[in-house]
Amino acid sequence: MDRAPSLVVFTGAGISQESGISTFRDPGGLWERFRPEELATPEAFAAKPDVVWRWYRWRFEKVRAAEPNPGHRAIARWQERFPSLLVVTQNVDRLHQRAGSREVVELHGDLWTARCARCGKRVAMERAIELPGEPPACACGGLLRPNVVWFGEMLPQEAFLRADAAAAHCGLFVVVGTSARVYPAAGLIEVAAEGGATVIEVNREETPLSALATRTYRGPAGEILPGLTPEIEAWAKEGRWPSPS
Ligand code: BJW
Ligand code: ZN
Repeated sequence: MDRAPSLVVFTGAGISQESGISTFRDPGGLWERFRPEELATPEAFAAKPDVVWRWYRWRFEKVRAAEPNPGHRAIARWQERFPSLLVVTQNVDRLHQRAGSREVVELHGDLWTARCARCGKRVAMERAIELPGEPPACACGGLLRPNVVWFGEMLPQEAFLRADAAAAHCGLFVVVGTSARVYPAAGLIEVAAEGGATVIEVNREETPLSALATRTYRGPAGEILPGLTPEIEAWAKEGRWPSPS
């Protein structure tokens, strides 16, 4: 067994907003322009696989062209101080990994992989979008779909269990850019608070779970996270979050 990581960073779509990736529930977010039940459910894929495939292909192209921002990079730098730092993300864009974070748990899958809806075979998305068909068919006759978690689907069990254990046993849980509305992921914030962790929230806005945080920082993650390094250092030394000066 690994020792439980003392610092867990839990992220949502807001951390990638400054990389030009749309969030879901903000004004101008994806759900304002698209109806989730028409796109991000297994029922939608069964009814209109072509529409769903084209939407994800469009989103993959955006993600492929995006670059990590100073928020992703600050988290990757905190690894130097906390080699066991664990990033738990709801994002499917892989920007944490591209920024250099080594231990990343993906709760909602990833957009860089397609998989067969029938036999589960995986294909790199970069290759899948070049194949004929919308969506392309697998050799088994099934259709390729993005390797993401839709509403009503189970989260990958191993990933969720690892995240849950880390949240329950960490000392510091930093929540960045999530509306904290989608479960079971949002429940990790409650698990961390109940386990006695110091919970820090970084978000442009208040969320339903802001009240659980010891401190909240309101504003863009790409500007706030790089400036939090001294507080993280102080927390590591003194075991508590420094009061605002
Ligand atoms: C910034 C910023 C900046 C912006 N800096 N901050 C009732 C109660 C409880 C649960 C349920 C319920 N009814 C149904 C459910 C279950 C459902 C659910 O939670 N629904 C709720 C919406 C009510 N959950 C599920 O279905 C999950 N599975 C499940 O429960 O399985 C068990 C089961 C199986 C079978 C039957 C029944 C149960 C699966 C959830 C899968 C979520 N999938 C998506 C799509 C992924 C693929 C894709 O990318 O298309 O995941 S939905 C979408 O939401 C995506 C995200 O990961 C997820 C979370 O969103 P996130 O990251 O929080 O983004 P936003 O946009 O919401 O928020 C952005 C935040 O950032 C905002 O707060 C901004 O202020 C902030 N921000 N810019 C800092 N620059
Ligand atoms: Zn197949």
